[in-house]
Amino acid sequence: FPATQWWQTGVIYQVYPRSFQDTSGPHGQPDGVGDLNGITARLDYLAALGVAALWISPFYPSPMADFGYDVADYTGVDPLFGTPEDFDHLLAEAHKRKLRVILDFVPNHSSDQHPWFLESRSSRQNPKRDWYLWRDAKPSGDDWTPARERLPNNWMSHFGGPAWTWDEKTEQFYLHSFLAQQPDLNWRNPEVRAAMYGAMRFWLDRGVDGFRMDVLWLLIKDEFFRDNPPDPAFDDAAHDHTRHLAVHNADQPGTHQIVAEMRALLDTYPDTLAASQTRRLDPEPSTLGPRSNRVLIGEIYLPLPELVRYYGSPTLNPSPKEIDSTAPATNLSGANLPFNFHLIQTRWAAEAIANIIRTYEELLPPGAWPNYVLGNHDQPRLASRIGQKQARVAAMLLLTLRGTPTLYYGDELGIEDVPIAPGQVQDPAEKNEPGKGRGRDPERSPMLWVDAPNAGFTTADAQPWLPLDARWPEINAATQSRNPKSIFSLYRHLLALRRQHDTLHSGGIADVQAEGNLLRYRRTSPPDGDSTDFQVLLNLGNDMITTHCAAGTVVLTTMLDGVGSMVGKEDGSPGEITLEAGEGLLIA
Ligand code: ISL
Repeated sequence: FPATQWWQTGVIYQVYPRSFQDTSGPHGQPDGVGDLNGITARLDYLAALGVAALWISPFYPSPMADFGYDVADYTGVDPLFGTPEDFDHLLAEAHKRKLRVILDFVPNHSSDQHPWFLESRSSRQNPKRDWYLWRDAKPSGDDWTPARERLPNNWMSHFGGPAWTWDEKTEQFYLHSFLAQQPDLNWRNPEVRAAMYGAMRFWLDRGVDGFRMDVLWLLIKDEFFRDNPPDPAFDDAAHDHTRHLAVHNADQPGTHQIVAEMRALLDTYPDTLAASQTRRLDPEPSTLGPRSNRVLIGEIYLPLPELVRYYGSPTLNPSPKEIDSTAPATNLSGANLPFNFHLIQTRWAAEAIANIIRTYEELLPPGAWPNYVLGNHDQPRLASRIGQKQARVAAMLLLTLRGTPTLYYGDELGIEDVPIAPGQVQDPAEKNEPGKGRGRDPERSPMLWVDAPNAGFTTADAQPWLPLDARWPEINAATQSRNPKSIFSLYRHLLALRRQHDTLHSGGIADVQAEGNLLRYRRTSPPDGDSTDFQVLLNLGNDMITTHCAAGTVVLTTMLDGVGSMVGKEDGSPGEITLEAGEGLLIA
């Protein structure tokens, strides 16, 4: 199944709008918080970097209890970030540069200030009561335990404490998988589905290129609200997503039907850039029609066997009968890219990573397109997790694997976690249970643009909402772009090579192996490709490694030296090769 869509051949870049570029606040002056016009002002940077799409974390009207992941209006723009016209302008300017724009959609929960929830909580008889998940207190076994203490079940919020909050007025609990200010919507209710699909249509009509769906695996809950089984290894701080627990408030079978409905909706929309796509990357309209040009991405933290089920199946029949019956049977019904976070969650070790790649490749259903993520606004920064040297190795890994890579803003500069003093915490999840989990502020520090006060993120006299990485005078984008050996230069080379070579953006992957600390694999030319094959060798350890590799030319190294040198024997047979600690090689 050849890769023909932009979300297969291109690279996605996540923008956290609060932290990208501040131009002005609701009162006209820069306010230390990034905004939509700021993103527009930096589109040339993204185009030059060479990504295909930007995914923007939520900018909808919101009380900001969870910095926008608590949506009060699914079809608006929060004044903090700009206006609907600013968004239209951003979209038009992005499309002019052939950059796709992916919105972050938050279907699982709204803000408790959303008019729907205000109505829902107003009385038990309200027509929107059933739009959220209301439950009675458990029957009392005694005469004295007050109803507000008799939780409906043992489900926990991902942000600490019970997932239930008591409503005094109507004397029932409502469910919230995250903060109490983020009540979960009832996706079993057809009116909720219709309203959500309406909001999706609103943005699709406006011309967005797809959605990243927040916590897509959580949408449906057990209809009997059964207690979760006790987890003997439960460690609140560990956030271990690798084990699969048969819980009743996640990954329920009915979720796949909803994903299929979302996908069917997206597939009714034509490509936003149809006329301007290049021939090479453009499918024949007759073979794919308008299908799958708008992308459906799912944020899904599940082990690989459960994760790949979110690609859907060729048979699952979505209820809006909108699927084009002439479409190829290989088209799966689910998400185009169920985010694969396993490279974040694994130990940084060759054997573990080789295992993930092989297992994932084996599990992918026919027609499914792989993807990998190394960082986001919820995870410690890549460079802090594995160090600066290995961050380069990680860049080469991410950008030479088969499948769509997603970059987190600032990782291309090697930005590290920025420590936050206890009194300065912004993250509500951290405030909710101080010191227990880990706050997410450190990985949300502002983007570093230039060697000037506040690194160009905001004006000199404004106060950035979070502190900057203190190394900003050296690691800002402008300074690094003048240094041919910077990590930023490495990213640009990798992105350029990935665009240039069919093998890298749409070829196969083979011989994924770990040899001690060495991770190696081959990329193979696609049938109609330019027939260049690549070897990738990555030293994930702190010692020099000597091994063998096939003859070829070094196309890129993580330290950006030795490019153009020959490896292997002169007669074309394999030869010995040495990799420095933390060195990665791309060989053609
Ligand atoms: O499960 C978790 C911890 O136990 C988290 O990793 C959780 O799955 C993740 O935080 C979900 O993230 C998304 O939804 C949240 C929002 O705060 C995050 O920023 C967003 O990425 C609620 O909308």
